[in-house]
Amino acid sequence: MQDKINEILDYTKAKLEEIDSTAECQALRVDVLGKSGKITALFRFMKEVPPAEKGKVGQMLNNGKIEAERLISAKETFLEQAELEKEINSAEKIDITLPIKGCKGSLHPRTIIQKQIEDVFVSMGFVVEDGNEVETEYNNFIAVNVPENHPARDMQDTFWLNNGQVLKTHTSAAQNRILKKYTPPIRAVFPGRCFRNEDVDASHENTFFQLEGVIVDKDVSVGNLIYFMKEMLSKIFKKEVEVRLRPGFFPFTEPSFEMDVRCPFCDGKGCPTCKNGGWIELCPCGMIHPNVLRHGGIDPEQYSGCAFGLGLDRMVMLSLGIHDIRELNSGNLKLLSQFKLDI
Ligand code: FA5
Repeated sequence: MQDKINEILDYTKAKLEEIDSTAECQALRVDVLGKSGKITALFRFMKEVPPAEKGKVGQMLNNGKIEAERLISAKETFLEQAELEKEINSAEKIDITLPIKGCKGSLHPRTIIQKQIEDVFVSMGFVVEDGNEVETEYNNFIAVNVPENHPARDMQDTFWLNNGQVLKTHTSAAQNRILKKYTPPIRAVFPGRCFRNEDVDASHENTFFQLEGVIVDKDVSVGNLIYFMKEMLSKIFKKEVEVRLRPGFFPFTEPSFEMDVRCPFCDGKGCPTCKNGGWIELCPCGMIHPNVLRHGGIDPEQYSGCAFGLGLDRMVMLSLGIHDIRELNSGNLKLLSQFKLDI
């Protein structure tokens, strides 16, 4: 029996010498160890082996089977590795510098509008600044004239962190850093993600975007504010727009206003977008409070400034006719991909 087993093992070794693919290894495994394989066939002789010899012969056969499997597996592993290396080195080589074929991404509608607004402001001499999402209590509140225990803190339901910092409730939190960074004249816009612990509905999210702007110079007036906003809106809506101011209240501006735009969709005649009122409430704004300038190291006797805090999501919804703010954060590609800008 041992001779027969050795013959099969020699046969296996000889075949393995010639083999150069894992598929051939698998075929050899079937040939030697499969249901009708050469070693399996030897097991059929077991019934003719005298009972006293059965243990010894059985052991021989099992050892032969294990050895055949070991020989085939070793070659198979070697060939698998060689095949993988071949794939990596030749056919599957990826050149990441090549242009993407047949696969195009697109920017999120919010990013598209944000970039358009930024471009308009840049063309009018503004710099684009960034802000933090986690802010100090000082930047978010105190530096913009909202001291501790001020009732105005209740206007923004704040996410406080254990370390006393906050998730920025408004882009105004970046004002102080920007006022300190530049010396007047200053023209800056700064978009950013804001967070408030609010109930979510079609027009409110707990995570939303604003785009803020500040202008600081000698003799800045409300006229400057109206001019820049009108310019920006006319470019975005691609038509001359009219704006109006209503009185508002913010601790960081004095006087404060709410800016409305005459509905660009019906020219003020009344439509579903303006709820037939002819005007759309657009953004809070005002003349920067002297305390905010002081916190920023700017002398309010010499300089004045104005600021606005545009709800960016609201602007996106208006520009693109999206009616529910939740769509913007939904990842709903059916909707979002309608506003494609190829990259
Ligand atoms: C502010 O956040 C002020 N910091 C804006 C400002 C800046 C005023 C500079 C004066 C000078 P307000 O809380 O109203 O203001 O928010 C501004 C805009 O952000 C709103 O008009 C609205 O469009 C948007 N906004 C506010 N809360 C939410 C929310 N939960 N979901 C979506 N948009 C929101």
